[in-house]
Amino acid sequence: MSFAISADFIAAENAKSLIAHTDDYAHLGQQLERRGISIEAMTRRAMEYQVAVPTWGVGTGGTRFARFPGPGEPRHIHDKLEDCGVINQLTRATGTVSPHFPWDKVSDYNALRQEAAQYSLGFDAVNSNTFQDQKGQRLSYKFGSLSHADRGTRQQAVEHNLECIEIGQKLGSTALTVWIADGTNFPGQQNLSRMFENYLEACERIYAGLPKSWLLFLEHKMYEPAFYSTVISDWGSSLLAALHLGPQAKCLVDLGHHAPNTNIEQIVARLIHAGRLAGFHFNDSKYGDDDLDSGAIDPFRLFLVFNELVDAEMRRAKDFSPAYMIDQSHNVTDPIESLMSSATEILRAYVQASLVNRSALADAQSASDVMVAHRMLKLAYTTDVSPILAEARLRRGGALTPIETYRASGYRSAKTRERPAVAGSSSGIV
Ligand code: PSV
Ligand code: MN
Repeated sequence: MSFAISADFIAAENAKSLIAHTDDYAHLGQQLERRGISIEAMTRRAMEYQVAVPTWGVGTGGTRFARFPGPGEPRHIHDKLEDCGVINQLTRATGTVSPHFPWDKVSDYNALRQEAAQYSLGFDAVNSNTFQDQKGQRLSYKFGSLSHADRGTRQQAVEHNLECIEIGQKLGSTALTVWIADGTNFPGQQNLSRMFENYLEACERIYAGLPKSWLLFLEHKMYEPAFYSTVISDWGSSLLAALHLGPQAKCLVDLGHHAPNTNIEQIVARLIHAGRLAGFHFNDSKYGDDDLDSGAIDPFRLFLVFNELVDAEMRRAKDFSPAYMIDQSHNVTDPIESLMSSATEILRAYVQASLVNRSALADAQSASDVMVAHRMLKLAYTTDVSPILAEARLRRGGALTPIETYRASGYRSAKTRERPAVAGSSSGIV
């Protein structure tokens, strides 16, 4: 029998901080009431918000220098689902997982879907991988995949994406996320225009294989592993490709995939305007694609992104239905703790952005009252909404204090006993 955290254990842990929580929640309720905000409405919003966890995020990540495996880390998709189940059990905010293929390949996907359902998990967007060569693969992706100069290699990459769609259909997914590492390291290595055209032509064939209810998420990234040029380097290239392909193609924003100081919230606003915002890979960064925990470095930026999202939601922007996913690499923390903390920070930004009085803000903006408008955002951002997040978790059967409850449960040490270390795990950026 493998170890699991019981509902009774969570309830017993919750009982320890219930009085303090009830006080804090009541106090925040009074504060918000003075501002004309119903804490009940905010709590209900928090209870409904969900963000998907990446299956690759529960394993210990690494850099191109080294990977330091953590104790009891998942060995395969089955262990990963178990860990994702714990994250959702304690936070109640992560009811879906985003799988990556071929990393999460199994022989029976119907069984995998049932297995996930046992942890109350469903599947979000499936991710293809043509940035690595797999064992026994006929043609190499060393010089690219969907944009490769060789037609056969492009076709192989197309076929892998079509297979991902097939798998995703069995899992109940409704979107395919495509990120390619294609690009160049040397001026002259390739023809920049032709690479983009090759990519478009290959994506047309993937697009043609999309079921009617599916979306194709195109993920841009400025650099890495290619350092001179990347085919889908920015939201401009991504949007051009999405517009070329058709209405089922949209642009996915990974927060780490921009130059430092880029105004990401403005990119989000533009993609909303175009009706082509696919959704997010949340993470945080200081310098590049650092894949640090969401909200760890620049929580204000996360808030400003959500400010655009809540604004779009409130004005019922057309074709606005973003998918929320996390994409992080946990090198020095327990991935389960990092993912629970990240889900909380994302939810925090969402609730804080929901506190903004939109009509008062519009009035201040119409009157060009800069200071009042700015202070409205700051007031929302500086409101400690922790009691709302805790109450939402509590009402849904989660933990008042997810990380403390997780630590007290002894889950990680139980898994360390149950999951013997896998030999020969390679380094790599995930
Ligand atoms: C690339 O850096 C990326 O953000 C893509 O989403 C990949 O699928 C993921 O990281 C995992 O390597
Ligand atoms: Mn990503």
